[in-house]
Amino acid sequence: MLKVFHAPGSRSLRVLWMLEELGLDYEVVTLGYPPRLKEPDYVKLNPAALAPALADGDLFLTESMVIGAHLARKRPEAGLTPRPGEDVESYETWLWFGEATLMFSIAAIVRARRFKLAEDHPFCADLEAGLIARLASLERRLQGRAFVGADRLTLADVSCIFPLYRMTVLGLDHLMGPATRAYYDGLAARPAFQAALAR
Ligand SMILES: N[C@@H](CCC(=O)N[C@@H](CS)C(=O)NCC(=O)O)C(=O)O
Repeated sequence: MLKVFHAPGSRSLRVLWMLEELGLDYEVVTLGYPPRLKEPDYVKLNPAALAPALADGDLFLTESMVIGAHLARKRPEAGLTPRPGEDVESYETWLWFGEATLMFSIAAIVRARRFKLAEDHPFCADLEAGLIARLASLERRLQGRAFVGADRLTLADVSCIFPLYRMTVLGLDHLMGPATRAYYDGLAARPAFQAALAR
């Protein structure tokens, strides 16, 4: 049985979403947050102490999008990764954009808030300006599109939707452009996403 190490509100939401989309059986181990302070046994398994991780038999995987690629290989017919002849570069651009580029801004904003920096602190203003610029790129890509990486749901969407979800939790969703808002609302309404959120 697949075992997901999950911290509610964290990137493990991506893993649960993919498992639900693919209809795979799994069990959830819920971690206290942050795992590095709350979960000494987990730190032995994963010294980086980050969520998520996935145990699949003898395999122990970290990195949410690597876990996604591993799960997608179990059900290639679901088309979560590019099919032969499809535009792999666009798919990979948006896959990386979600985790590296958008999540950088979100994670930095979360830390600024944790340390209670005033919203008008130059660091916070710079972070928000950086987030707005990144969102402009996504907004342009999403013109006339329901999915960011292909003509159907792929891991690129799973990657990009998580930072948009975090924006809604942080009260930053007013920064989304109209195409990004429609994109987020459309994908967040999927039953598999809602089932993942409920775990
Ligand atoms: N690139 C990694 C990032 C993992 C990560 O930073 N997870 C956060 C939660 S979303 C975490 O566990 N943070 C705990 C900490 O910073 O101590 C992935 O995609 O899995």
